[in-house]
Amino acid sequence: MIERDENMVTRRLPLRHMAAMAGMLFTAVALCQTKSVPVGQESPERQKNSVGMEFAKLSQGVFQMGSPQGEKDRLETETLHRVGISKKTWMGVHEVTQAQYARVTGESPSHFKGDNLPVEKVSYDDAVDFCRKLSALPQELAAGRSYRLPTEAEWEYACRAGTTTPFHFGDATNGTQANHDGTKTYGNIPSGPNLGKTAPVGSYPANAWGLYDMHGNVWEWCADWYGPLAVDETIDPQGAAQGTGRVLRGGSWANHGKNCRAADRYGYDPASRKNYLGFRVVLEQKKDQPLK
Ligand SMILES: [Ca+2]
Repeated sequence: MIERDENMVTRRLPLRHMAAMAGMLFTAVALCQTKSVPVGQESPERQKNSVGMEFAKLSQGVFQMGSPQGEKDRLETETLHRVGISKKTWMGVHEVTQAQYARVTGESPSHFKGDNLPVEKVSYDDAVDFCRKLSALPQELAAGRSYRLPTEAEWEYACRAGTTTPFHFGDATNGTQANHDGTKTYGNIPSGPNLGKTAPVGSYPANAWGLYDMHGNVWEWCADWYGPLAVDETIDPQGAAQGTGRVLRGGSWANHGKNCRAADRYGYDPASRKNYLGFRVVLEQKKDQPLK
């Protein structure tokens, strides 16, 4: 159902001095991390905004983005490399629901109808527009909160929550721990359910950080242009400088288990509106104090 985007942009080689700077930054991020518990092992602080969206405050840290060579069904573009996330991130606990989307935009574009179902049939531009409108609500302005899509790196960091397996729940999936076509299993596991539609957000077990539906339900738009991942370690990568596709992550109700892997990544037409495309958002808290 989802086609891979082969229009890759030219790889940008890191400059030598950029590598030195990255090394220093990695040391700083690692030092911050050693002051707290390992990635994925703390219970994040939470907050709700004025439209009832819930966010979890993920710690900064370092993780391995991409997949190892031996991972079944891995794509060549899932280049395994070390990535630092230098700031704490308020990540959406759920995919944006239809009720939340309608309250902010006045629109109900979804194919499958239900207030607590994830919004779908939203383009990348629709998702960005939702963030802009949500950020402009008087209560959000007063609270110093603004919103944006997660970067691809933030998304994978959030999905993994400290794990290195294909799924945050392990090495196999059959539609019982995430909403995808469970007859198209991944790993050593019997065939499972295939709902053939979206499920209410939060219907399946959360990951260690309390985030739901990172695997399956609807694909999630990320902020980045799709392109090659870095080969060397990077801090807070923002994706390709330009491209033709925007990044989608996590797979959907319509997909095989392999497409729901934490490292799986696609570039997709940003104007596309399909009943398997949705998103979650990151909250920027302007009143946050700098890290010490
Ligand atoms: Ca999802």
